[in-house]
Amino acid sequence: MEESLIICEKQGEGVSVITLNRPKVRNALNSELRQQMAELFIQLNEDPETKAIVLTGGDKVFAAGADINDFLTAKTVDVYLRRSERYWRAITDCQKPIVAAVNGYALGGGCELAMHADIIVAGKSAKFGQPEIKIGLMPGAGGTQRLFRAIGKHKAMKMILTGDMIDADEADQMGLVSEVVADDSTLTRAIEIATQLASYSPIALTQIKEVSMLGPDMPLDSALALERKAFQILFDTHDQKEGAKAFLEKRPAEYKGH
Ligand code: CO8
Repeated sequence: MEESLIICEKQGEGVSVITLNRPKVRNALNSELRQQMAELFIQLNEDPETKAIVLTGGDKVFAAGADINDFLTAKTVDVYLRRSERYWRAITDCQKPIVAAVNGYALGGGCELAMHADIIVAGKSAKFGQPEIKIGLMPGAGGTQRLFRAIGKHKAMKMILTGDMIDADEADQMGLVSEVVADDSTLTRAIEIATQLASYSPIALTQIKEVSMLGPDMPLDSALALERKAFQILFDTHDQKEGAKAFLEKRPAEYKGH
């Protein structure tokens, strides 16, 4: 029987874990895998049981980028007609928090995929890079833009132009990852963070994510207005009243997501 390219499991309260499953080719992201991943993100975004998502490639490798076999004969029009931006869009459109658990290589499209997450937990073995230049190409799924925004011009340009990798500690110093842990704790820690997020008000999490993602590309005054409006909108939710009440009554809040 053919193995699934991607596995999705529920873990504890409100957490779904997505695992890329092409270990023999270092989880190279071929079109089929990307399509399945996109479908999964769309499903989980609609799934009321899922409050937070963990994305991992397993304990050895995150993803070694696009499947280079797909690049051998492809012409411009083929790449254009693949419209692979729709697969990435399914992830950026996901309103729920995404925590990446990265061990081993996160290269090219794999590094770009990790940067689609909101929080990145890296194992000590994690290695990030945009090596496209080494095969006569360039990043094509946000590497030039998201990396630039995450770590600044000179660190990003060095990575993109040289194609050289950085390790987990360098990534941590640059602000590319949220925290570094021992390899055997990466997934557990990512699930722990996701479980913490899943215990909060889903609608408040969504508002935080939306404003935080949109704001940095807007003029500051507009971004601050957007934040203010989202903050005000939350005052009409059950969860905001419940959160304040539970705090004052010294008990855990029971959130409903509206
Ligand atoms: N595509 C296809 N096959 C791959 C890929 C890949 N990206 N990476 C590894 N493999 C295959 C190898 O060909 C090898 O196959 P086989 O066993 O049949 O020989 C197998 O996986 C194991 O690989 P290695 O023997 O090389 O394993 P190592 O542990 O020695 O090295 C590395 C692992 C460092 C990850 C190495 O394989 C490597 O450098 N891979 C290529 C990395 C790369 O260049 N990535 C960028 C690809 S281009 C890209 O991502 C553009 C993104 C554009 C948009 C996003 C689309 C998803």
